[in-house]
Amino acid sequence: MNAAGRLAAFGTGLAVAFAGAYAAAGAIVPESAVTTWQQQAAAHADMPGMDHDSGPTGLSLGQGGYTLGPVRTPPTTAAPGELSFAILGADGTPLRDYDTTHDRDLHLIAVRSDGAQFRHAHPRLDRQTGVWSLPWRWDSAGTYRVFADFQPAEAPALTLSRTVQVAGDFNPIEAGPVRRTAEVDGFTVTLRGDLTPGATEELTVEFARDGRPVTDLQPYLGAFGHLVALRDGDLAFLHAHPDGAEPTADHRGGPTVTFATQAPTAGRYLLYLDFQVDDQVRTATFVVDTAHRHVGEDEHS
Ligand SMILES: [Cu+2]
Repeated sequence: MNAAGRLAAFGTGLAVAFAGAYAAAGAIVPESAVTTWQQQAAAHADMPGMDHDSGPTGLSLGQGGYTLGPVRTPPTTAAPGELSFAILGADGTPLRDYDTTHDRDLHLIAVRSDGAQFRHAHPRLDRQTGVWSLPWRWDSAGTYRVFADFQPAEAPALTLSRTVQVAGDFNPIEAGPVRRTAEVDGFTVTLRGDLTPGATEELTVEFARDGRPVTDLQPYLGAFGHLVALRDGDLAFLHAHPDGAEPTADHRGGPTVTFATQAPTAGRYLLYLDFQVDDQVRTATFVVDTAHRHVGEDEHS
């Protein structure tokens, strides 16, 4: 899929915001892409249950005529097994045709209700049955939300989710306090920028290793990093959009990467940034509270 197609594929509400943002920023994006976004947005606005503008996504198992079917997993942490599910179309049959977004036909995100135990994985589709599956083992008991982020062929992108119960003792972890620096495997990842309710904001992450700027970030899922933002409290899913053209395989990035995203409401957000160096994917996590809207004065919370 070409760049414009990929951008359009991010779909639904954010497309509107991004179309505006890019137009204001001086149009790095072809006019045709903006028109497509606007047409998609207009189409969504008429569909009941479809979110538009900055509304939260990912809180429902059904949207736009598609349903995330039951998610089968190992029932406890005791033994490994398989995680599997199907996306069902309006007629109840499993969906088999997908458009690629962020390099994959479907992104699976699993996170415990307290925001811990985040996982981002890519199951495999059995094209005969329409069933997605991958080997799975739970490390910890609790209530999980499992998200499927995908785009049906010829239809808008969707994020559907279900809760999954994993039996056993559950010791919730407090998400707070605000955390803008993550240490992972010798990497120091620092988050700059604010989330402001209802506004598209740029967030920049800066990578250092042993005190030196990292300049050998490898492309991962069509960018130099993949950011998932979830609203603390209900785990609403925010789409984050990487700035810049899609890197080719031999490109290297860093030390900074910028994303645009939009917080639907004031509050706390949990950010999970996957990045790849030396062929290994790592996840940096952040906790961010929204800033006040700057209206006339430059005061932040
Ligand atoms: Cu993914």
